[in-house]
Amino acid sequence: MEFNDSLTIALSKGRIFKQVLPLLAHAGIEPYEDPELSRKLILETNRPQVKLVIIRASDVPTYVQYGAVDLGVAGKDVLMEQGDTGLYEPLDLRIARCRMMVAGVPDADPGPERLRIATKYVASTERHFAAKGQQVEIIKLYGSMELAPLVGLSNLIVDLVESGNTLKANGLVPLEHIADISARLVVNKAAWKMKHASVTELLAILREAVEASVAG
Ligand code: PRT
Ligand code: MG
Repeated sequence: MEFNDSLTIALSKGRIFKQVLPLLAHAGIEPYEDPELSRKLILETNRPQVKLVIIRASDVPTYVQYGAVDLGVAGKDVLMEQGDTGLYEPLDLRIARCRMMVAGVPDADPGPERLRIATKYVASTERHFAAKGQQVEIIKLYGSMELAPLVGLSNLIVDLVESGNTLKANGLVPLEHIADISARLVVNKAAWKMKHASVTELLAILREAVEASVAG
């Protein structure tokens, strides 16, 4: 299969890159370099028209929104935080799956009237507790949320949970489910129009790859 247009796809290193590779391979796209080994941020592939751009996970929607890249792969957690950026989100890739949860110390006191919640997911946390009519104080962190309740920074945390091992290792338990998370393909609106045939062709093959991997 040949694409008529050049296509740039933004991906983050780590689990998203690893898990998206087999889906891209299904579409006949193979990068020449491994971003874990190379310091290059723009990777050529065996398809001369297709380049992979390596970006920090939380920056992917921004690059796609501004049209600096045509497409991207971003976790639903990241997309939920960004709010409406006018991106198309046509495909759930069903990779990098986990759950966004409220967690805390087991059998903790009910805590103060106004609970303190530590998280990097401020917007999602706000929405979750507002929907329950609960007033909370949110403390923004950039990582290692599990530490916060252990040292009295917060009563609870909101974080992603996959196996549950990280919570367990820190003596925390999941308390409330906020959302099921997986990585989504996002598309810039202008690219969707201007490169329509190529984008929809790639989308169709990726959809087929997702369905095949879910069935297999
Ligand atoms: O690390 P950096 O700050 O650059 O960015 P990032 O952490 O957002 O990137 P990365 O690559 O770690 O995660 C990319 C995307 O993977 C996230 O945006 C999620 O959509 C998705 N994902 C899926 C996860 C997990 N599973 C996950 N388990 N992201 C993070 N985790 C972390 C979680 O935060 C917690 O610390 O893993 C820990 C929990 O795992 P378990 O298995 O111990 O429960
Ligand atoms: Mg990380």
